[in-house]
Amino acid sequence: MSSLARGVFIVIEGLDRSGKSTQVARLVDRIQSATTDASSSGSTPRAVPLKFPDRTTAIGKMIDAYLRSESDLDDHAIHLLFSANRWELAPKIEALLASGTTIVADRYAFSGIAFSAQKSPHLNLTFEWCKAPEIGLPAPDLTLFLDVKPEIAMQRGGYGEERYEKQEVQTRVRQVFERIGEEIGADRWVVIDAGQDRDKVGDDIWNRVVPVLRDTHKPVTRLWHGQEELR
Ligand code: Z5A
Ligand code: MG
Repeated sequence: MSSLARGVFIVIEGLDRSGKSTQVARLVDRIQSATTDASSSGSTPRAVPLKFPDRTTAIGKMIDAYLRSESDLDDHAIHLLFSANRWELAPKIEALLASGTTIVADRYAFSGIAFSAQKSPHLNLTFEWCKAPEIGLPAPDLTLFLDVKPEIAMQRGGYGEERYEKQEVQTRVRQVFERIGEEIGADRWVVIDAGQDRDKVGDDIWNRVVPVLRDTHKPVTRLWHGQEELR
C-alpha cells in the first residue's frame, strides 16, 4: 500500500445486545463530524459502517435463514459460510481503506470463531479449526470488545429471538472471545465496559479510536499473518 493516508479499519465486537449496532452508528457519525470539522485541512477520512453477517448477498441469505432457524446446516458448513461472507467482502474492505475511507464493522472474524468454537467439545469444532478460514483476511487496526454480563444483556430489547440467543451459549462465547483477545494483544484489542450508559460507552470508544485515526500511514496487515501487508 502506498504512503498516502488510508482509511482505518475498526471492528466492534461483543455478545448479543451489548450495544454493537448502537455504537457502530454513533462512531460513524462522530468520525463524520470530525471529518466535517477538519475538512479545511482534509486530514480526517470519512467513515462507513459494515455489518457481518452481510445478509444481503446470496451467501448472506443462507446465513440469515440458518440464524432464524428456517434452515438447518452442518455446523462446519455454516462456519465456512460465515467466513465466505467475509471473504466476499474483503476486496471491498481493501478498496475502501485504500481510498481513504474508514470502516467501522459490526462484528467480524472474531464472532465467527467465538460462536462456532463454543460448540466444541460437543462437536469437533476446535479453536484452531474455526480460526483457519479467517487467516489472511484484512486485519482490523483496532477491535473494541463491548463487554457486558449475559444476564444484563438479556434484559435489553429483542433478546432470545435467534438461534444463539441463550444465556449458556453467550457465556461460552464470552470465554472464547477472551482467548481471542489474548491472542490479538492489547495494542489491537480493547475491552470496553458496555454495562454503562450509551453516552459513556461512546466516549470510552472515542477515546480509544482517536489515536488510531491519526495513525494512517502504517500498512494494513492480514489477520494472523504477522506483519505481512496487504499486496
Ligand atoms: N455470528 C456467527 O455465528 N458467526 C459469524 O461469523 C458472525 C456472526 C459474524 C447475528 O448477529 C448472529 O450471528 C449472532 C452471532 C452470529 N448470534 N447470535 N445470537 P447480529 O449482529 O446480526 O445480531 P445480534 O448480535 O443478535 O445482536 P444485536 O441485536 O445486533 O445487538 P447489538 O448490536 O449488540 O445491540 P444493539 O442493537 O445496539 O442494542 C440492543 C438493545 O440494547 C437496543 O434496544 C438498544 O437500544 C439497547 N442498548 C444499547 N446500548 C445500551 C446501553 N449502553 N444501555 C442500555 N441499553 C442499551
Ligand atoms: Mg446489532
